[in-house]
Amino acid sequence: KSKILFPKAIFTNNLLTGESVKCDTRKLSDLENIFLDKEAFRNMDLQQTVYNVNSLLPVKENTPGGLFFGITTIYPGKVGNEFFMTKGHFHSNLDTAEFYWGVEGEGMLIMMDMDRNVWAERMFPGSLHYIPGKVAHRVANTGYRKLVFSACWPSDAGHDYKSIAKDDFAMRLIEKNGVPVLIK
Ligand code: M6P
Ligand code: ZN
Repeated sequence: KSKILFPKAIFTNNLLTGESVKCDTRKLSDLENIFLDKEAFRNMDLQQTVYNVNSLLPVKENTPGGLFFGITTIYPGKVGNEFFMTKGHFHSNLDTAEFYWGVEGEGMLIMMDMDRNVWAERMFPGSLHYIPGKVAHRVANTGYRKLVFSACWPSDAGHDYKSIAKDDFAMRLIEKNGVPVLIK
């Protein structure tokens, strides 16, 4: 009755391969309202990839009790003085938490609670971040090379991008005098 099986997916060289693996690419043109400096945005190549997400979805979206796994690669770059970053989201199922961990490169995990308090944690290879429920999360690449981070979240978490599209994060991460700072 026992059998030896091949794993569902393989995570090597920062890429995930296997069944139920999907890959989403976010180009600059998909992120029009994310960045502050509209003028700088207009003058950039909108076809360039800002980040891609490689994820393993072993169960259907919204399945209670399941887990999803993802690897996100954010390319280095800035729009004006704002670092390339993910859209960021709350979970639709607000109470659900998530783990992020740094794999390659350097960045910052920006979090915001429901009272709009904002804080950030440095990301680097080996950094481990627990994102509690009811906390919005976004990652910026503050380095000169690719930032790769991995994530694990409940399959019934869902992504709420609308709240961020409507009210934004209360603070943004920009480069000032060569260092990343959070500004209002
Ligand atoms: C991580 C996870 C994913 C998320 C991705 C990109 O891999 O949190 O659920 O989709 O980062 O972030 P966003 O969806 O905010 O663009
Ligand atoms: Zn999430």
